Amino acid sequence: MAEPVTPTTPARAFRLGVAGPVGTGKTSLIALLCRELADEIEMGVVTNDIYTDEDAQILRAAGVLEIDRIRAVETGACPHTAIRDDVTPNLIAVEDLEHDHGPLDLVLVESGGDNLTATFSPALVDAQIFVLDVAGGGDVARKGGPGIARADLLVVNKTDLAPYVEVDVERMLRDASAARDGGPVIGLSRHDATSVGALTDWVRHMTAAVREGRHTPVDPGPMAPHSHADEDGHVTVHSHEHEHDHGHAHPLGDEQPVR
Ligand SMILES: Nc1nc2c(ncn2[C@@H]2O[C@H](COP(=O)(O)OP(=O)(O)O)[C@@H](O)[C@H]2O)c(=O)[nH]1
Ligand SMILES: [Mg+2]
Repeated sequence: MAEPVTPTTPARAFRLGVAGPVGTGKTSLIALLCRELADEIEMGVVTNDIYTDEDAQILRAAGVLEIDRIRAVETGACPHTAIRDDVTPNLIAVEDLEHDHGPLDLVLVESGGDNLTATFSPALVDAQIFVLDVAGGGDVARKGGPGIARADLLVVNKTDLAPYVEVDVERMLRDASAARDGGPVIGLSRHDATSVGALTDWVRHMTAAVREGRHTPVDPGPMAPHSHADEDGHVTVHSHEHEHDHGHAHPLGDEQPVR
Protein backbone atom coordinates (compact mmCIF):
# COMPACT_ATOMS: atom_id res chain seq x y z
CA MET A 1 0.00 0.00 0.00
CA ALA A 2 1.25 3.49 -0.85
CA GLU A 3 2.55 5.63 2.00
CA PRO A 4 0.21 8.54 2.90
CA VAL A 5 1.51 11.71 1.32
CA THR A 6 2.39 14.54 3.69
CA PRO A 7 1.69 17.78 1.89
CA THR A 8 4.73 20.05 1.74
CA THR A 9 2.93 22.97 0.13
CA PRO A 10 -0.35 24.44 1.35
CA ALA A 11 -3.53 23.80 -0.64
CA ARG A 12 -3.64 27.47 -1.59
CA ALA A 13 -1.80 30.75 -1.14
CA PHE A 14 -2.09 33.05 1.87
CA ARG A 15 -4.56 35.77 0.83
CA LEU A 16 -3.68 39.13 2.36
CA GLY A 17 -6.04 42.10 1.91
CA VAL A 18 -4.84 45.72 1.85
CA ALA A 19 -7.61 48.26 2.61
CA GLY A 20 -7.78 51.93 3.59
CA PRO A 21 -8.78 55.35 2.27
CA VAL A 22 -7.80 56.55 -1.21
CA GLY A 23 -4.27 57.86 -1.46
CA THR A 24 -2.91 56.46 1.81
CA GLY A 25 -0.44 54.30 -0.10
CA LYS A 26 -2.01 50.85 -0.63
CA THR A 27 -0.64 50.38 -4.15
CA SER A 28 2.76 51.70 -3.02
CA LEU A 29 2.81 49.29 -0.06
CA ILE A 30 2.02 46.38 -2.38
CA ALA A 31 4.79 47.48 -4.78
CA LEU A 32 7.15 47.65 -1.79
CA LEU A 33 6.23 44.13 -0.64
CA CYS A 34 6.71 42.75 -4.16
CA ARG A 35 10.09 44.46 -4.46
CA GLU A 36 11.26 43.17 -1.06
CA LEU A 37 9.80 39.65 -1.06
CA ALA A 38 9.35 38.40 -4.65
CA ASP A 39 12.80 36.78 -4.66
CA GLU A 40 12.03 34.67 -1.59
CA ILE A 41 8.31 33.86 -1.90
CA GLU A 42 6.00 33.25 -4.86
CA MET A 43 3.58 36.16 -5.12
CA GLY A 44 0.57 37.45 -7.06
CA VAL A 45 -1.55 40.61 -6.83
CA VAL A 46 -5.24 41.38 -7.43
CA THR A 47 -6.27 45.05 -7.58
CA ASN A 48 -9.80 46.47 -7.28
CA ASP A 49 -10.72 49.74 -9.00
CA ILE A 50 -14.18 51.15 -9.58
CA TYR A 51 -14.01 51.82 -13.31
CA THR A 52 -10.41 51.20 -14.40
CA ASP A 53 -7.43 48.91 -13.94
CA GLU A 54 -5.16 51.81 -13.07
CA ASP A 55 -3.64 50.31 -9.91
CA ALA A 56 -2.75 47.13 -11.81
CA GLN A 57 -1.17 49.25 -14.54
CA ILE A 58 0.89 51.20 -11.98
CA LEU A 59 2.16 47.97 -10.45
CA ARG A 60 2.95 46.45 -13.84
CA ALA A 61 4.80 49.63 -14.84
CA ALA A 62 6.78 49.51 -11.57
CA GLY A 63 8.35 46.27 -12.79
CA VAL A 64 8.13 44.67 -9.34
CA LEU A 65 6.44 41.44 -10.46
CA GLU A 66 5.90 39.53 -13.68
CA ILE A 67 3.12 41.40 -15.53
CA ASP A 68 0.73 38.44 -15.69
CA ARG A 69 0.92 37.98 -11.89
CA ILE A 70 -0.96 41.29 -11.47
CA ARG A 71 -4.68 41.02 -12.16
CA ALA A 72 -7.39 43.71 -12.01
CA VAL A 73 -11.01 43.41 -10.91
CA GLU A 74 -13.31 46.27 -11.94
CA THR A 75 -15.80 46.59 -9.11
CA GLY A 76 -18.46 48.91 -10.54
CA ALA A 77 -20.17 51.48 -8.33
CA CYS A 78 -19.46 50.08 -4.87
CA PRO A 79 -15.91 48.90 -4.16
CA HIS A 80 -17.04 47.48 -0.82
CA THR A 81 -19.41 44.97 -2.37
CA ALA A 82 -16.54 43.25 -4.19
CA ILE A 83 -14.53 42.69 -1.01
CA ARG A 84 -17.41 42.10 1.35
CA ASP A 85 -20.81 40.95 0.02
CA ASP A 86 -20.10 39.36 -3.34
CA VAL A 87 -16.45 38.39 -3.36
CA THR A 88 -16.85 36.03 -6.33
CA PRO A 89 -15.02 38.15 -8.97
CA ASN A 90 -12.09 38.52 -6.56
CA LEU A 91 -12.05 34.83 -5.66
CA ILE A 92 -12.05 33.93 -9.35
CA ALA A 93 -9.14 36.33 -9.97
CA VAL A 94 -7.15 34.80 -7.07
CA GLU A 95 -7.89 31.25 -8.22
CA ASP A 96 -6.96 32.09 -11.84
CA LEU A 97 -3.64 33.49 -10.61
CA GLU A 98 -2.96 30.33 -8.61
CA HIS A 99 -3.96 28.16 -11.56
CA ASP A 100 -1.67 30.04 -13.96
CA HIS A 101 1.33 30.63 -11.68
CA GLY A 102 0.89 28.29 -8.71
CA PRO A 103 1.80 27.13 -6.28
CA LEU A 104 1.90 30.66 -4.86
CA ASP A 105 2.78 31.55 -1.26
CA LEU A 106 1.04 34.93 -1.10
CA VAL A 107 -1.67 36.78 -3.04
CA LEU A 108 -2.13 40.44 -2.12
CA VAL A 109 -5.61 41.90 -2.74
CA GLU A 110 -5.90 45.71 -2.85
CA SER A 111 -9.35 47.08 -2.09
CA GLY A 112 -10.79 49.96 -4.06
CA GLY A 113 -10.42 52.47 -1.22
CA ASP A 114 -12.72 55.36 -0.61
CA ASN A 115 -13.22 56.07 3.08
CA LEU A 116 -12.57 54.64 6.51
CA THR A 117 -15.19 51.90 6.41
CA ALA A 118 -13.94 49.25 3.97
CA THR A 119 -13.04 45.86 5.36
CA PHE A 120 -12.54 42.50 3.66
CA SER A 121 -14.74 39.49 4.28
CA PRO A 122 -12.86 36.50 5.73
CA ALA A 123 -14.42 34.60 2.82
CA LEU A 124 -11.92 36.42 0.57
CA VAL A 125 -8.78 37.00 2.67
CA ASP A 126 -7.04 35.19 5.52
CA ALA A 127 -5.74 38.45 7.01
CA GLN A 128 -5.91 42.15 6.26
CA ILE A 129 -3.81 45.30 6.59
CA PHE A 130 -5.54 48.66 7.03
CA VAL A 131 -3.51 51.64 5.76
CA LEU A 132 -3.73 55.22 7.07
CA ASP A 133 -1.25 58.00 6.41
CA VAL A 134 0.03 60.94 8.42
CA ALA A 135 -1.19 63.35 5.72
CA GLY A 136 -4.79 62.38 6.58
CA GLY A 137 -4.25 64.03 9.98
CA GLY A 138 -2.94 62.92 13.35
CA ASP A 139 -6.43 62.36 14.75
CA VAL A 140 -7.56 59.79 12.15
CA ALA A 141 -6.38 56.86 14.23
CA ARG A 142 -8.63 58.01 17.07
CA LYS A 143 -11.69 58.00 14.80
CA GLY A 144 -11.82 54.23 14.95
CA GLY A 145 -13.93 52.01 12.70
CA PRO A 146 -13.64 48.28 12.04
CA GLY A 147 -10.47 48.43 9.91
CA ILE A 148 -8.54 50.68 12.30
CA ALA A 149 -9.67 48.76 15.37
CA ARG A 150 -9.58 45.16 14.19
CA ALA A 151 -7.55 44.65 10.99
CA ASP A 152 -4.70 42.20 11.59
CA LEU A 153 -2.21 45.05 11.10
CA LEU A 154 -2.62 48.84 11.03
CA VAL A 155 -0.04 50.76 8.98
CA VAL A 156 0.43 54.50 9.53
CA ASN A 157 2.14 55.38 6.26
CA LYS A 158 4.29 58.25 4.93
CA THR A 159 5.90 59.03 8.29
CA ASP A 160 8.56 60.93 6.30
CA LEU A 161 5.88 63.58 5.60
CA ALA A 162 5.03 64.15 9.28
CA PRO A 163 7.12 67.36 9.70
CA TYR A 164 5.46 68.91 6.64
CA VAL A 165 1.91 68.22 7.81
CA GLU A 166 2.71 68.94 11.47
CA VAL A 167 1.74 65.54 12.80
CA ASP A 168 3.31 64.01 15.91
CA VAL A 169 3.98 60.46 14.63
CA GLU A 170 4.72 58.96 18.04
CA ARG A 171 1.43 60.27 19.37
CA MET A 172 -0.48 59.02 16.31
CA LEU A 173 1.06 55.56 16.79
CA ARG A 174 0.13 55.58 20.49
CA ASP A 175 -3.46 56.58 19.63
CA ALA A 176 -3.61 53.84 17.00
CA SER A 177 -2.34 51.26 19.43
CA ALA A 178 -4.93 52.35 22.01
CA ALA A 179 -7.74 52.18 19.40
CA ARG A 180 -6.64 48.58 18.73
CA ASP A 181 -6.27 47.46 22.33
CA GLY A 182 -2.56 46.99 21.69
CA GLY A 183 -2.97 45.20 18.34
CA PRO A 184 -0.01 45.58 15.94
CA VAL A 185 0.69 49.02 14.43
CA ILE A 186 3.61 49.90 12.15
CA GLY A 187 4.68 53.44 11.29
CA LEU A 188 5.93 53.14 7.70
CA SER A 189 7.85 55.17 5.17
CA ARG A 190 9.23 53.62 2.05
CA HIS A 191 12.28 55.84 2.64
CA ASP A 192 12.94 54.28 6.08
CA ALA A 193 14.55 50.85 5.82
CA THR A 194 13.86 49.94 9.47
CA SER A 195 10.11 50.45 9.02
CA VAL A 196 10.16 48.55 5.72
CA GLY A 197 11.89 45.70 7.58
CA ALA A 198 9.16 45.70 10.26
CA LEU A 199 6.50 45.39 7.55
CA THR A 200 8.24 42.60 5.63
CA ASP A 201 8.89 40.71 8.89
CA TRP A 202 5.18 40.91 9.76
CA VAL A 203 4.25 39.57 6.30
CA ARG A 204 6.83 36.74 6.53
CA HIS A 205 5.54 35.82 9.99
CA MET A 206 1.88 35.81 8.84
CA THR A 207 2.71 33.82 5.70
CA ALA A 208 4.31 31.14 7.89
CA ALA A 209 1.45 31.23 10.42
CA VAL A 210 -1.20 30.76 7.71
CA ARG A 211 0.82 28.01 6.02
CA GLU A 212 1.20 26.14 9.32
CA GLY A 213 -2.47 26.57 10.27
CA ARG A 214 -1.64 28.80 13.26
CA HIS A 215 -3.79 31.74 12.10
CA THR A 216 -7.57 32.08 12.38
CA PRO A 217 -9.12 34.69 10.05
CA VAL A 218 -11.10 37.33 11.93
CA ASP A 219 -13.88 39.49 10.51
CA PRO A 220 -13.18 43.10 11.59
CA GLY A 221 -16.92 43.71 11.45
CA PRO A 222 -19.49 45.39 9.23
CA MET A 223 -19.07 48.77 7.63
CA ALA A 224 -20.83 51.93 8.66
CA PRO A 225 -23.47 53.33 6.27
CA HIS A 226 -21.86 55.25 3.43
CA SER A 227 -22.78 56.84 0.12
CA HIS A 228 -21.89 56.44 -3.56
CA ALA A 229 -22.54 58.61 -6.59
CA ASP A 230 -23.35 56.83 -9.83
CA GLU A 231 -22.39 58.02 -13.31
CA ASP A 232 -25.51 60.21 -13.49
CA GLY A 233 -24.63 61.93 -10.21
CA HIS A 234 -27.32 60.16 -8.16
CA VAL A 235 -26.14 59.48 -4.64
CA THR A 236 -27.35 56.56 -2.55
CA VAL A 237 -26.59 55.74 1.05
CA HIS A 238 -26.38 52.13 2.12
CA SER A 239 -24.75 49.85 4.63
CA HIS A 240 -23.38 46.32 4.49
CA GLU A 241 -24.62 45.39 7.92
CA HIS A 242 -26.76 42.46 6.85
CA GLU A 243 -25.14 39.24 5.76
CA HIS A 244 -26.50 38.09 2.42
CA ASP A 245 -26.66 34.43 1.53
CA HIS A 246 -26.85 35.23 -2.16
CA GLY A 247 -24.53 37.16 -4.42
CA HIS A 248 -25.56 40.29 -6.28
CA ALA A 249 -23.92 43.38 -7.67
CA HIS A 250 -25.25 45.83 -5.12
CA PRO A 251 -27.39 45.26 -2.02
CA LEU A 252 -30.50 47.33 -2.50
CA GLY A 253 -32.50 46.44 0.57
CA ASP A 254 -31.18 49.15 2.84
CA GLU A 255 -30.44 51.86 0.30
CA GLN A 256 -31.86 55.32 0.58
CA PRO A 257 -31.45 57.88 -2.19
CA VAL A 258 -29.94 61.18 -1.05
CA ARG A 259 -31.27 64.37 -2.60
N1 LIG B 1 6.30 60.60 0.98
C1 LIG B 1 5.74 59.40 0.81
N2 LIG B 1 4.81 59.24 -0.14
C2 LIG B 1 4.27 58.01 -0.29
C3 LIG B 1 4.65 56.90 0.50
N3 LIG B 1 3.89 55.81 0.12
C4 LIG B 1 3.09 56.26 -0.88
N4 LIG B 1 3.31 57.57 -1.14
C5 LIG B 1 2.64 58.40 -2.17
O1 LIG B 1 1.26 58.52 -1.86
C6 LIG B 1 0.49 58.67 -3.05
C7 LIG B 1 -0.67 57.68 -3.07
O2 LIG B 1 -0.16 56.36 -3.09
P1 LIG B 1 -0.97 55.11 -3.65
O3 LIG B 1 -0.13 53.92 -3.37
O4 LIG B 1 -1.38 55.34 -5.06
O5 LIG B 1 -2.26 55.14 -2.71
P2 LIG B 1 -3.59 54.24 -2.75
O6 LIG B 1 -4.66 55.09 -3.37
O7 LIG B 1 -3.90 53.96 -1.31
O8 LIG B 1 -3.29 53.00 -3.52
C8 LIG B 1 1.46 58.46 -4.20
O9 LIG B 1 1.81 59.72 -4.74
C9 LIG B 1 2.66 57.80 -3.55
O10 LIG B 1 3.88 58.07 -4.21
C10 LIG B 1 5.66 57.10 1.51
O11 LIG B 1 6.08 56.20 2.26
N5 LIG B 1 6.16 58.37 1.62
MG1 LIG C 1 -4.29 52.14 -5.13
